[in-house]
Amino acid sequence: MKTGKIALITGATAGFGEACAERFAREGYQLILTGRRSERLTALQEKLKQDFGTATIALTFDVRSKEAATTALDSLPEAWRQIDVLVNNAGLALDLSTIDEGNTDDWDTMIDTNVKGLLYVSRTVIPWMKERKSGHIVNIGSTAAKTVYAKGNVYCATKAAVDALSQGMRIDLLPYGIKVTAVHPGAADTEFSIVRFKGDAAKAKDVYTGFQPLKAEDVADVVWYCCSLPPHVCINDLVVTATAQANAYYTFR
Ligand code: NDP
Ligand code: 8X3
Repeated sequence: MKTGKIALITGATAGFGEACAERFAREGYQLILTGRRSERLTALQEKLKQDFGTATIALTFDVRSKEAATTALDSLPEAWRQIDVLVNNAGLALDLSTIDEGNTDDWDTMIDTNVKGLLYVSRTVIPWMKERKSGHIVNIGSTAAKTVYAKGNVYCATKAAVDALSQGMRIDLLPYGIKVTAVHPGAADTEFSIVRFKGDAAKAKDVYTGFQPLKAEDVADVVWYCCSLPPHVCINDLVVTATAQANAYYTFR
């Protein structure tokens, strides 16, 4: 059933973003899908059209570029700017290293993507929500926002920033009835660790051995749940982990 509602999901080419796209499509949303890999966005558009008859717009841009993000979003037709849900999901970790040995290019990439990218997208979309006095922003944080682990320094800091920005957005947007939810997942088997370990599949696989990690669909279910509550109810901050994980540090294997 079509709802006439629109969700914008960043990082829809893989993992949580792709799973959220499928979940929201199943719930009758129209979707704005973003990411850098345009061929994946096109394939997802086709799949969602076939499976659910979903109307979609794909925007290919790098969230690190303020200009690219703004230009792409401003290209949306007026009717598509009526965004009901923004899922700020695009993000990544690069490597694990002590603070004295960290690669400063990796630091830039994580900070520019996870923090500045989220800000650029939000800065464009929020005024559209504000005008309509309605909307819901879901920021994907991490258990890494809540518990710092060894060699996670900069990635953990970017997710702590997402946590703080979610709190700040919530306060600033109270007068406009815009909900802000931070969803903080624990270890989930997506492309996240392949990206973190720069294509080293064996190292990535090790992260998820000995316990059952979250699946992308589990996180999409939680994001959908947060977005399916009545207008007067907002989940502000939600941590979701595999049952075998207590926080970013303790996992029972
Ligand atoms: P994936 O690697 O599977 O997906 C990451 C998505 O982010 C891709 O669609 C990718 O698209 C997009 N992305 C990355 N960099 C950019 C960029 N510069 N510009 C635009 N899009 C970008 O990882 P997950 O789905 O696991 O991660 C999604 C979010 O969840 C991230 O913010 C991550 O930090 C967070 N997270 C992940 C956890 C996990 O264990 N998997 C746990 C907790 C939080 P493309 O490459 O096409 O641009
Ligand atoms: C992703 C989960 O534990 O690798 O945010 O930081 S973790």
